[in-house]
Amino acid sequence: MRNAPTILHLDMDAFFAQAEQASKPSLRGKAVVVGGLGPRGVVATASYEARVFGVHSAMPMAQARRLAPNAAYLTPRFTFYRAISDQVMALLRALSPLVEPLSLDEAFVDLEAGGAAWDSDSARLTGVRLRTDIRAVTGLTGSVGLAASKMLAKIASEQAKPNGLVLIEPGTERALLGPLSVRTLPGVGPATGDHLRRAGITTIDEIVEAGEDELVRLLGKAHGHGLYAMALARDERPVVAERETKSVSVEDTYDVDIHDRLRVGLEVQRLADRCVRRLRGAGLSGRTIVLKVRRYDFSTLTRSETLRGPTDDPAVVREAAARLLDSVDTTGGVRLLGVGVSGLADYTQEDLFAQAAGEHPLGSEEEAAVPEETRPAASVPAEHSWRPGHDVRHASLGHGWVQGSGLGRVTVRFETPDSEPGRVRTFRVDDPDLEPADPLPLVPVRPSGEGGAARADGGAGPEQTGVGSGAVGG
Ligand code: TTP
Ligand code: MG
Ligand code: MG
Repeated sequence: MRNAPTILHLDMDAFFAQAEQASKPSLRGKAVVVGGLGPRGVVATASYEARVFGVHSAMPMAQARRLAPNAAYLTPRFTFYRAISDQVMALLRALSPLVEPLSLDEAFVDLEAGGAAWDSDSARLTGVRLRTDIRAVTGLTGSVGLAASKMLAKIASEQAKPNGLVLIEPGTERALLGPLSVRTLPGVGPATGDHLRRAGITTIDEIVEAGEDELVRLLGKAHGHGLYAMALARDERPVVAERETKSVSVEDTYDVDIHDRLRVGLEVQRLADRCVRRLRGAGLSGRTIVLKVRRYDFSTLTRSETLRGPTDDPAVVREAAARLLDSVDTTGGVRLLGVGVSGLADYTQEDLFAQAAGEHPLGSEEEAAVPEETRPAASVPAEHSWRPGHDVRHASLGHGWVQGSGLGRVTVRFETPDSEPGRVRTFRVDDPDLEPADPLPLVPVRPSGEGGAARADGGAGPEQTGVGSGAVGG
């Protein structure tokens, strides 16, 4: 492990909610909940003001409404968030070639590789500057963690939240980790956490006390060794420029086709276990279980099932794989079998898009496709396009956003990112003066030479500060 805190982890604060607050002055300082608003919708995120009431990500929306009845409830605008994410990632790439994005709002950066930092002082300075630049370019806050390893940088940014920076001085790692929950360690999902708790291990100190042999006994060789090393703050994982693991899978080709259905079932169970070992070894969990079957005639098919939440539990993966196998005809023999888990770790696009499209978050489907973009609002019939939180333009009253709709009416609040909180007006849903609009930039586009937003090295020039430039016809 390096001996300077030159791995940076950035994570934007309450990302979707903060973006909404920045774009809608009337919501600043207020409880805001973003997510699926349908009957089976779940919370994508909540502003820190809403978290006070206990609202958090992945909570059923109905429960959020009970906890925070007066919060603003908005549907997500992914294209808008992605544009902001692109601005943030561009700032990170100006620091180093080694940027590893984990989700829209989060990434690791190897500052040493980019020559941006080499010791504690230079690392802290770079982190402070980055936060200022992100604020200037996007108008939003993010939290920064700095440490000598990925694991600790991520723990540091978590501790820095919201709107802060924490640097873990090399040498202090063990003392810092000790009292934390085992769940803090990468690779400890809900299942492993429960398993350890039943063995009386809840803190990282208790992992160290239990010793490596005990860990291996409890969790198996690979996982036990790996976790013990993490507990001692030994984490050598490098920052990799592209996130190479979108899924983890294992497969076997058989010399002789397998005909026996029972044997096929056993092989699938074995592959499921192996896949989970790989998954845990990489410190990941995932939501979509994939089964691949190549038959005697080389016809290959895949079946997938998406769970309600990410798992790293072998029993869950085994059961899902067995269910998927039930739907495959293997008479004639099987040449190859594979089991994979995808939709890893960070609540990736799939479930977000599913929420946006109003699809069921739960269900089994073959080859679930991930749409690249949500459909532009203009392509859906007018009465469906007035989604809470989305932008509109009125012929004479100007730019606003949908506060709510129903019974043939739509309520619009007229305000823009740089205006005072605006007033509300109600229209008929088919009012010809009203049309869907693109989001406005959160930071006004400045003439070049003015202000501190643009970096000297061209990380993000003023022309890149606009968002939502894609045209939506009216
Ligand atoms: P996070 O970074 O996990 O959360 P956050 O940015 O909202 O809040 P924090 O300050 O704690 O970092 O996730 C980033 C975005 O990803 C979040 O704004 C919304 C989306 N998301 C979901 O849609 N579902 C989820 O379950 C989670 C955790 C996040
Ligand atoms: Mg975040
Ligand atoms: Mg995040």
